[in-house]
Amino acid sequence: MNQEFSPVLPANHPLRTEDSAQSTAQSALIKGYRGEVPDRRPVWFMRQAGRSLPEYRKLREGTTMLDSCLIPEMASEITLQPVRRHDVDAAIFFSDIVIPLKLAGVGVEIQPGVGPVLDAPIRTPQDIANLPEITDEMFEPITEAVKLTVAELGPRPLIGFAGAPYTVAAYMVEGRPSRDHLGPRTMMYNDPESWDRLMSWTAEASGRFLRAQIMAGASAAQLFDSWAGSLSRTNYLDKVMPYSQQALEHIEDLTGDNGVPLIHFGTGTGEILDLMRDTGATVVGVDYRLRLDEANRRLGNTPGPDGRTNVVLQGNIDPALLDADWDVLETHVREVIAQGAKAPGHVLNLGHGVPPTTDPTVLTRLVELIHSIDY
Ligand code: 1CP
Repeated sequence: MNQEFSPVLPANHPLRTEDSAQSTAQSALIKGYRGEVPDRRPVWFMRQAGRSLPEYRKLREGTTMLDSCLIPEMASEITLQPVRRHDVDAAIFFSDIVIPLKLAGVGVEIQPGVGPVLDAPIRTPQDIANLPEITDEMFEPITEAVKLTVAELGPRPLIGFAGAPYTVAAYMVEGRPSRDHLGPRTMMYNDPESWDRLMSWTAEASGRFLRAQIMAGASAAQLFDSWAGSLSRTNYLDKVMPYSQQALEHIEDLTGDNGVPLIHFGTGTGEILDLMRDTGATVVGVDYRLRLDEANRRLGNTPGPDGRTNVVLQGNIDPALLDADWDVLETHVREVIAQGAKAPGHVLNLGHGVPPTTDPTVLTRLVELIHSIDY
């Protein structure tokens, strides 16, 4: 058994197993996330599973987005599709940040072309009091889908994920996607008690969702706080960060130095990268708005409470350039790699998700290019 990793992980977990056909401990991704030098430069893409792939669109015909997440065979197949096609160094579990809500019994659907829409927004103290209980049992379809996927992936790691409490709460309060997130930002000051109860609920939902995926075999976990960039540093520190920490307490015994790597990502979060690290992340995801060398400088200049400075970075190819001429994209990717070289470790990714209109052959070629560039 691999002694390096947390004994709380099951003995047959891909990070701990001695079965080399199933072990992810020496994979390029895990080595990259641990700041070691892998055999090849690790790369995966946020939103690699899904809309940009014709095989995904075909499989999804006649099944709603959230139903497809809850049919274990289907979720597993969609998770595997981009790995087969692009030879990326990780699979990201096909699910959605609102799945814990759906499993708990909150009325929510993904409307095509819109995103998550709730039957009724959660705004009043009574709405919050009526939120259903979260149990570990409700994650059964997730556990099953992860197990199926990990068995197929072998030594290639699966990344589990959850939405951070703020990003999930933003959908709950607005009831649908919004640009400015006025509703949740009003509530956090106007009705701090309701905010506390709502954020504690979402923290528990996200925390247990992450734990279910890791225990079932995910070798890394990413917390998506996609909309944290709409907050000031003070807002984040006082009204959001404590709840992200609360969510991560559910997996505290599975993460850290001998646990699964924990990536924390948001967009427009250049001013709070150090705080995102200080929630306990070992990897910070950087969006396309900030150069990686600058992100590394900011993190290095602001030691956290445990004395940690820089962490491994993930990112940050501009998704807009996937549609540019190849030479333009290649030059950009080489710059991203050069900028990332200053960090204690760097895993390539986009600065946000794959746009639905992306030509998948560009992604395959991009993976080949990244793998061909030596350290
Ligand atoms: O029918 C479809 O194909 C709908 C598109 C789609 C997909 C493929 C949605 C609706 N969700 C997903 C899957 C998904 N969502 C994954 C797994 C697949 C992968 O990454 O390859 C993940 C990690 C997410 C996470 C997610 N969902 C985030 C965080 C990441 C990010 O992009 O910022 C967020 C904010 C959501 C909400 C969501 N779900 C779907 C949409 C269109 C949106 C965003 C809507 C908005 O603008 O607010």
